[in-house]
Amino acid sequence: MPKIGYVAIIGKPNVGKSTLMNAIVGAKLSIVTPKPQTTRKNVLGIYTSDSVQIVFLDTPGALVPRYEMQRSMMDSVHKSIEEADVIVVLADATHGLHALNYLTDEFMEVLKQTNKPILLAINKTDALPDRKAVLPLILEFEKLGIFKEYLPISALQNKYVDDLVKTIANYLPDGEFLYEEDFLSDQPERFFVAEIIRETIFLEYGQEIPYSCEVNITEFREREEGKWYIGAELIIERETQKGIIIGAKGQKIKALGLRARIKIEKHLEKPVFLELFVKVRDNWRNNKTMLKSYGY
Ligand SMILES: Nc1nc2c(ncn2[C@@H]2O[C@H](COP(=O)(O)OP(=O)(O)OP(=O)(O)O)[C@@H](O)[C@H]2O)c(=O)[nH]1
Ligand SMILES: [Mg+2]
Repeated sequence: MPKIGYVAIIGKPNVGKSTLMNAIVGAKLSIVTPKPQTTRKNVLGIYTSDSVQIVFLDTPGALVPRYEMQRSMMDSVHKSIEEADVIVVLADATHGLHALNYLTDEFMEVLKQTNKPILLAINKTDALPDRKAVLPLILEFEKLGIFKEYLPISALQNKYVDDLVKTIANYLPDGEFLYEEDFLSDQPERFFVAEIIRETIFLEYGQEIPYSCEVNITEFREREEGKWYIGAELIIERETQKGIIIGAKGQKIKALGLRARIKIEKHLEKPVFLELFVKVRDNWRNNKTMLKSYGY
């Protein structure tokens, strides 16, 4: 009998959740940047082998919310836990004993209450002088009595990730596959396109713009035979951010559009015409109606 189930990947911002899901699924579904709070919505990724199908949910990094958007992000984390058969908590080995503070108090409580199996994966072991350096950390984690297993991994180098997948499979229920073997995600292309643009913004701009910016796809259609037109609004919070995002003589936004288009074309495997529009929506991150219209 094959095994099938849902797995939530949760943890603090920047510990490597999205990198891990991409490594397992073998495709770049979830965006990754060196900045924390990159992921804002759950991203679904499906892993299939001969005997097991695992539906992963990559989630936003757990934090104490300060505005509405972050509250919605944390709702997504709660939802993923509710849907999951198995929960994978990801911690960062380079944080040393601070890694023991593996989630916010809110989520630590949720995990203490649940009777679902929880596995701990300790990531970024490649950045340690020696993989054995995680052993004292694991001994401390064991004292918490929350986790079924402890797995040191490197998502970036895709090392020991298959051990994690095998371990997860042991905890999944029997059942028939839900998806075709080559099916990687059920999220629409529009979502991935918006995420690719957002990733490029995170990489191209400093601290303020990435966090104040949302990407809203307004058009996505085949305009001429084989050439796709994508219109995207870059929503910012304040008039003063317009100059920063556009740059002198439009140089910054031009570079952004070019880099994002190249990545989108690679993702969609077709030529694309990408047009970006900057829109100011005062304080959108605290506006429930606007957040809803952006899919939060
Ligand atoms: N050295 C090392 N770096 C890693 C590893 N996994 C992820 N990273 C890096 O850590 C940073 C954050 O990775 P993400 O995958 O975006 O982390 P995340 O947990 O999804 O972050 P949020 O979406 O912000 O919560 C990126 O710069 C990754 O390249 C790893 O195994 N080793
Ligand atoms: Mg992420």
